[in-house]
Amino acid sequence: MLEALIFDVDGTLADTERDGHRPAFNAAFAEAGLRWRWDEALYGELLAVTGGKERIRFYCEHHDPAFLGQADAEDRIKALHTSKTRYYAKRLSTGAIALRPGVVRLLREAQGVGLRMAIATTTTPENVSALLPADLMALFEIVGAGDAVARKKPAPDIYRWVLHELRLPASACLALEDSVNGLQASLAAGLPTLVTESEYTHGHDFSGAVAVLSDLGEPGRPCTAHRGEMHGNDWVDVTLLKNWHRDALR
Ligand code: XBP
Ligand code: MG
Repeated sequence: MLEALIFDVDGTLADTERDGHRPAFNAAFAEAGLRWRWDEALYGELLAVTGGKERIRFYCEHHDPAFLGQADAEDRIKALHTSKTRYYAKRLSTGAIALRPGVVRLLREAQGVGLRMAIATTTTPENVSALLPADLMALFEIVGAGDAVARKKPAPDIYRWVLHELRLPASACLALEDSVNGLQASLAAGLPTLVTESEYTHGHDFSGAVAVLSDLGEPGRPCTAHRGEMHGNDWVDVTLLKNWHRDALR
């Protein structure tokens, strides 16, 4: 039986990468006097690595290896990431990024039927609270975020951590993801997973997902199913999630 939904954040609850995280990284670099600038195309490549600190390190390896040669390189990366997190929160407080179609509707419906809800993300806990209004934040019983685990997605660790906190087996849960790294993490933790593609992940190989959709859809605003059976629905509701969950465990 489906008892809990576990949501990824970036790309799944909101399209935060291009106009949220990316400009925040750039603002932090500029503030630190660095000439690094991540344009939209480069950022798409850097998204292969999850986690902001890990992404900065990966960028340095390929574009500015001398930076990593400094004795205090790790401290500087940490400081850049703290500054980036501040810029990101400031940006979100202006309402710059909206939640994706169907997200609030599905969260409320899940709440109404007593499904438990949790978050499994590589971003920081601060960034989750910056994105979600307090009344929605309160719907999530467990927030697995950032450095709660040593290995970020595609490792399954954050999902395993959340399952442990929920005291539930993977078979009682469904994950919602938007990226290949996220899907690999959730599948490796044994979770049936629904994918809603996001700005940077459209057309990626989502083999193993219960369905791959454009978004969750809304009444009067149907979603597109790239893969999977919509069972006659135009948008995702809890009944459809239960159908996918049951089919995945057969
Ligand atoms: C999200 C990420 C994060 C954000 C930046 O991946 O990869 O690194 O881009 O967040 P997912 P931080 O949606 O799979 O969790 O800078 O806070 O790490
Ligand atoms: Mg994501």
